[in-house]
Amino acid sequence: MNLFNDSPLLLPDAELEFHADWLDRATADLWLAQLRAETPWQQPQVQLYGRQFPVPRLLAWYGDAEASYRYSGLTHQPLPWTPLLAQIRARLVAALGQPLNAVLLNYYRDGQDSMGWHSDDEAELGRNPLIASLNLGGSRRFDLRRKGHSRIEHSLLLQHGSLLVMRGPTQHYWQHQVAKTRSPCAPRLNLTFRMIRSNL
Ligand SMILES: O=C(O)CCC(=O)C(=O)O
Ligand SMILES: [Mn+2]
Repeated sequence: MNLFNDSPLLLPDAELEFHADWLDRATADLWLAQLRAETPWQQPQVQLYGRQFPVPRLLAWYGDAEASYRYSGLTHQPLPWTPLLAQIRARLVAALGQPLNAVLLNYYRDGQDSMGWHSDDEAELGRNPLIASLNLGGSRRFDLRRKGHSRIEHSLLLQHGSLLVMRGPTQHYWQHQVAKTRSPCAPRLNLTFRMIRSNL
């Protein structure tokens, strides 16, 4: 397993950029504290093998009014942008030169909170989606594997203030996860900014 800390990451059939120190420490601390305090977290149920389970993390979905999002057979309406989330989005849009109209906030309370293997390949994200993923709080390992394979090919340590950008064919060929860990870890907040195409 490789732990990369540079950008770009050279993975075949993927376009990944990792900025370990995208945010200065003071701003990262401030955004983390404010988002933890003001976010109305939810823990929806998902259906798995015919049974209902709570997702193993807390979520909040914000975006433009048309950026509704489907998962687990449900349509989720976005909450309106808060001043802080609008400010973060504007900074990312300026840095990336691409529009973004929604953000999923994931809150990992401890090492038992996780996100299973998946690709961000829902139809409403379009063919080659841009996913800009900002990390605040505790560090967690982010793994990548090829679709259809179980071997982890690359891992990144996503620490406070880092930004991971996935583009191009990445979601088509690769899956990612944030696995549970027994190592003690501080609460972590991840924001994945996306562009939802509602007119599909
Ligand atoms: O928490 C992370 O770094 C991953 C989040 C993610 O993959 C997603 O929201 O789709
Ligand atoms: Mn994802």
